[in-house]
Amino acid sequence: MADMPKVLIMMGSDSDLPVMQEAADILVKFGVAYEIRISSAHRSPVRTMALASEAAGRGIRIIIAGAGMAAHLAGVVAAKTTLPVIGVPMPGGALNGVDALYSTVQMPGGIPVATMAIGKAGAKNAGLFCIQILALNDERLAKALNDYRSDMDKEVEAKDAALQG
Ligand code: RP5
Repeated sequence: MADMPKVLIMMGSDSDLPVMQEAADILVKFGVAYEIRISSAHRSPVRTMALASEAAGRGIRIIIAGAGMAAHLAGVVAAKTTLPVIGVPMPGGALNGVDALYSTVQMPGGIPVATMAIGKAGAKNAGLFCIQILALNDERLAKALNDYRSDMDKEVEAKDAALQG
């Protein structure tokens, strides 16, 4: 039987997939099972609230929610679950993601959303933040995270060595 998903990735539209794929790629790299769903806080509010409120009972541990424009997805999801919710603001639109950043990050006290950077870097970091949370109780993931950091360090060193000639 396939592993039960530990992370639920939600996005407001299929147009968000090229960005949110970065989060999924990290989860694949670290061998963490996930599920990815399209659901909009505005266009499909009932479906969104059901996905959020049923997640914990299905064994989900963390939810990543990516949305653009007046991005209320992460906040609405956070209102319907006590699982940690990580928000990713999408770039694009007239304000190029600043609208989504403010909509996602400016939660009222009581309902937190851990908001990442706008766009692909934010989605990638959302994936890594999930791994960091799960690694608190998982030695394999803790070691894999240390290896990941050490690889990054070596990569910077190699680039600097190449620059020096
Ligand atoms: C948001 O509106 C979505 O998350 C997406 O980023 C944005 C535009 O959606 P589409 O019009 O491309 O479906 O709800």
